Amino acid sequence: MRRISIIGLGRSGEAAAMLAVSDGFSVLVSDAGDNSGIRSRAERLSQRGVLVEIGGHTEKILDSEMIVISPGVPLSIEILKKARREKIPIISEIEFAFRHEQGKVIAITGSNGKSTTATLTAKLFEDAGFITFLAGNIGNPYSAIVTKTSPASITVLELSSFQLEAMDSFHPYIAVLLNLSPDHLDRYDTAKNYYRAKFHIFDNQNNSDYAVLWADQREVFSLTMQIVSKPLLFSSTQIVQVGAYVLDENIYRNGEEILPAAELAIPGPHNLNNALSAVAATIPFEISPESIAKTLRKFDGIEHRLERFLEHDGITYVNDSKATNPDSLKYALMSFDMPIVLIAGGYDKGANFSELKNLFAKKVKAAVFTGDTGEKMAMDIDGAVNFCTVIKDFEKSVRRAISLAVQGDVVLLSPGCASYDAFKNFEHRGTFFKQLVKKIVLENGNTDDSA
Ligand code: UMA
Ligand code: ADP
Repeated sequence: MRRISIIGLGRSGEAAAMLAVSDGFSVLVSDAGDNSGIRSRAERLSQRGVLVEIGGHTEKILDSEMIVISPGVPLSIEILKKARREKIPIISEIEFAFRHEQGKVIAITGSNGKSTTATLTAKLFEDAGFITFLAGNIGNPYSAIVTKTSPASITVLELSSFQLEAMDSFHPYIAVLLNLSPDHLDRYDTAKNYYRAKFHIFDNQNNSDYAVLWADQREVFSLTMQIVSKPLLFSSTQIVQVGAYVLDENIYRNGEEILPAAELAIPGPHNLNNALSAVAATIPFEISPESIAKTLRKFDGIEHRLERFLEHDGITYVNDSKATNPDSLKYALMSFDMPIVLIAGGYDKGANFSELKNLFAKKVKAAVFTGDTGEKMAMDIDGAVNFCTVIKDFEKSVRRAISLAVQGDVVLLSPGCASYDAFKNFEHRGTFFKQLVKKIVLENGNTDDSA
């Protein structure tokens, strides 16, 4: 029987193992960790005849014709070095799933805006009557849906840089690169290496395929010279010949008017870019401007991204827990005209925030820096904000921020950092934040004892 090994028993690992079982492989899944989530997934897989090892990676992994890795598993771990020496092919979970794809793939990457754009793109196609799937980094493993695809279906894939490593034949019909800014410097030596991982999205494209590229960022636009697929550009500042752009405050697709930019339901300059990229991705398909406009008027974003979840006593409360790097924090600050009381900080990915100093000075009335990066952020922002405090504990930080806000202010959680210092993930942090704010503001009144 053909053997396959899968490394990592999270969502991707479990889905890849099920797919491999249905392919008829004898499957081993190996996870270096050990917790209740891993154990319950192991239990489910064991019932399907999968061999599972947890708490470490043994050489049993090497007894296979192919190794599939989860996105959170770096290529640099010891067992993968050995596998390379033994010439065992190592592929990502996305590559493995792609080998089963029957339809057309629209793959979306970039440092920020992936989830919003992927969700919106899937809605544009779904509303226009296409059989559409949405998977990948968004939280829904590709391996879990790929066997449902058909020659007429569209799969919209959100892809992180991690997922673009260890690709081989992956070949999207449309590859979207939204933007590039430094992130994940805990996994990559340099920002350049992180960008390089993203560029793998174009590796197998040919001149019948398309690349959606941001014309307003030099590093992204210059790819038009390097790739063989046909560029579809998007820009909010200039007219592009083939693509989507803004003219006289209206959104256009290849010279055809779609709707006034002010009618977009998603807020902020960054979301205008996200919408333009999604519109550009419709160009190779027959989707009417009316259908696109209808979807754009309706789509008001996804949870944990600049989510206005409460207005109380003239104060607006916003959950932007998914802001996990400096660039997303930057756009959050640019998205408000009222004074901002900011809660920022979290897990340390090696980011630098000093470029945001001027924006902080303009937009932030008070900053509460929290979590592992609290001290560092306060140093990076150094003196730009009138009131700045560092409180390591998240709950105390939120109480403090609420006590500092008055009518007309916005209390904004936009951490600029990942959540793993104190939470399971960004959803956990955002949900905790919303519940805490509602409890403090609507039920108990504040008991800020951190001052
Ligand atoms: N593990 C090992 N060996 C290692 C490293 C990790 O066995 O050397 C194990 C861990 O113990 C853990 C398992 O691998 O049990 C976790 O695998 P994973 O981190 O790949 O997690 P999944 O649950 O499979 O989720 C992954 C993505 N996670 C990451 O990229 C870190 C999810 O993106 C994605 O939604 C999911 O696949 C489905 O495609 C999350 C994410 O945080 C949302 N992404 C980053 C981001 O958006 O910034 C990139
Ligand atoms: P990703 O999936 O790439 O993390 P999301 O759509 O989940 O992107 O948004 C993550 C964070 O980035 C949110 O705080 C959001 O407000 C911000 N954001 C969304 N789109 C952009 C963009 N085009 N440029 C910069 N920041 C963005």
